[in-house]
Amino acid sequence: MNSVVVTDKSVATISVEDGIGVVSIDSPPVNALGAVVRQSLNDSFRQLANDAAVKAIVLICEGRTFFAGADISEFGRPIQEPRLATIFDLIENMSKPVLAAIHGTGLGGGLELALVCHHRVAERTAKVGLPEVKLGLLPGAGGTQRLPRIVGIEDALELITSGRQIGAAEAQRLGLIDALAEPGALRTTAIQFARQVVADGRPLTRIRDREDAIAAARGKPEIFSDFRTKNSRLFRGFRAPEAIVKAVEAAVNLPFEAGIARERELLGELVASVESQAQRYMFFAERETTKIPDVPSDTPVRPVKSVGVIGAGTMGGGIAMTFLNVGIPVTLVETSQAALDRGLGVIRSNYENTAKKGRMSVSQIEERMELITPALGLDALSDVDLVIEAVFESMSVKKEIFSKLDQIARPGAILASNTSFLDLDEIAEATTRPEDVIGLHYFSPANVMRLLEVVRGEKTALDVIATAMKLAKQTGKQPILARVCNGFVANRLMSPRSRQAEALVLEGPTPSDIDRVMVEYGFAMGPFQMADLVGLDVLGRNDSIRTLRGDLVAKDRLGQKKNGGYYDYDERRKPQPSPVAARLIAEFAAAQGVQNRGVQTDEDIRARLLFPIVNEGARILEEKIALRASDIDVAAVLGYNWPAYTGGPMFWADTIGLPLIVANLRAFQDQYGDTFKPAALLEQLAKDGKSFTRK
Ligand code: T1G
Repeated sequence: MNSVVVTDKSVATISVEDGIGVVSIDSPPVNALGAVVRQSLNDSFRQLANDAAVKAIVLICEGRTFFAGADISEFGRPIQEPRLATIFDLIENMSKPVLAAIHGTGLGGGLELALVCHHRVAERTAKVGLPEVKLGLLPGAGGTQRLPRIVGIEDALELITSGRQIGAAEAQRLGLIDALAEPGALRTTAIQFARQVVADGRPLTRIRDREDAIAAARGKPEIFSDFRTKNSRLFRGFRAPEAIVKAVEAAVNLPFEAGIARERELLGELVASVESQAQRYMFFAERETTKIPDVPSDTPVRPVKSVGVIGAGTMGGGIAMTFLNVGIPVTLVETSQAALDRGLGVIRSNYENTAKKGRMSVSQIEERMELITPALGLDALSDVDLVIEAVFESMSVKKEIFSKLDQIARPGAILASNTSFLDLDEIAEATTRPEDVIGLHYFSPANVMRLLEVVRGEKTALDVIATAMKLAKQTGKQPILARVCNGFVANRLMSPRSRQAEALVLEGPTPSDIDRVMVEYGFAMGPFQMADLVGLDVLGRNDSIRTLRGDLVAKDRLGQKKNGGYYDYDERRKPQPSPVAARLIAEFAAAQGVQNRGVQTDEDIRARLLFPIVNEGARILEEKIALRASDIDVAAVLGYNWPAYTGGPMFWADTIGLPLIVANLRAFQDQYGDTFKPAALLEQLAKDGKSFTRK
């Protein structure tokens, strides 16, 4: 087997085995189709195109995965030649068959590259997909034109607008993959497949020439209008899904080359859009959070092969599930058998609901339930590697538990609290090993929400932090590091929104005015609808002072669940403006001496609720509670569904301009006092013309 390095910068290795040319690309970490990879592909295929001894070509990648798409970091910069289209034309029009050998995750431009090949073989464990929509983009290298020609319009629309990955077997059923290879046998299987194609003398067929699936959709515009209607709520505020629908419509109504041109035009518009810049920013922001200046990436981690969870309530049960889902056994501790049974029942019913949706088998439910060891005392935790306390928010109870754990847990075990705002350092002081104590603040429901705040105490050991960050990723969570303060990052960051909403509603705007502005901004729900949903009696209570919420609760208006709250609700739980709530609001405002300022503009409402959040984010940065502004954005987007297409509060603040925010905060400060005082960091950045998130 001879291998020739094509160019000195090349990441390609070429070998020829009995007439089968193999182009192997090795460009860690994910073989992204950046400029060097494109140049290497171009050179390799030109060389093999002219080699008469080569009867067929296999394209394969080294490392963890087949091409994971275009190099996202290149977007927004001048495109370097050769472009993907150049290479795709070269491969698709080769006079000899080209076969893509896919392992890992063949995504975006990587799958599109596979679709210009004549055949595709995938390792059984491989996954493929077109996730560009998650970056505010669309598959811009022919994916919107070729995929429909294989799987049909409806499946193509769903796959491209969802951006989901599908397994190799499903991809084979859809016609995307021709053959499967056993793990470790991809190269051999691909070469054998290529040899067979040559031996059979199969004609070269191109996906672009297939018309049957396209023809079936011609003259049926309802396919697209129905799809738009069905998904209008899901796509609200995002540009890319509509662009994708338009591109697939072009595949049906235009000749192939015109469809490609339309796709490229639509991609160009998306690349330049703020929404896509925000979503590409978020992609890298999520990967930045585990980079901790004083915790080197090669810090050894402690083994976590078994976990103890104290508390089988909503949080404890959800936390236990995140470990069960990755096969880590959990000792679940409660104070009574009834509480244990209740907790186990909730876990089982959660899994059964997942199974009903076809995302889990009954045997998998049993496998996971068998990983649980129920226990009625902390002594059962003597051997676990990690204990997570998830009992109610009482400092005395937590300190008592940690003091006992200090005696029971094995040396080196990590002792974590799920506290959402209590002082972790005080909890740690209840033990003789504060270096082993850390906060793992999950968001409810813990088995669903991806955000995990890893709270480092003053004495938390570096390897404990490294272990927590790695374990978060291993259990499908998105960690951000936080230091100790009231509310850590996400809850502290977002607290001004409900505070300001409750203040503003006394001045004239109604709950529905305010909720509408928040929903139009991109939140799924406004603060008043959220309060009614959660229950006004459940939310933080402060009986020492009179509050509007307290007045509503005093009238037994608990929200959706009882008598309405800020809204009345019809039998279908649809919120209606409430005259009773309006009267209570007016009475409370009068008692507080708040002046009614009548209707306010949407812009005023947005500024009043959201600019204080940006200001709180600046304070969180100043106090070094969060490592970086992008961590704050990750917390807001994943913890509070801040609309991803804005990039989060800090990215959005940079987009609209920090001087504007400072000016508004100063005006609010003049009117309402120092709660609106701009943070020094925010003022400085605004003054210097700098930003939180732009490099
Ligand atoms: N470009 C540049 N860097 C990338 C990258 C990409 N496509 N994908 C990953 N990385 C980096 C990432 O930043 C991280 O860097 C490291 O690789 C490991 O990533 C024309 C327009 C492939 C499933 O959207 O989904 O093709 O932090 O931590 O958990 O139509 O990465 O180590 O320095 O995520 O094992 C479409 C995005 C692009 C795929 C692997 N493709 N990537 O997950 O590792 S647009 C995507 C992923 C496009 C064409 C269009 C995941 C992964 P660092 P990681 P992982």
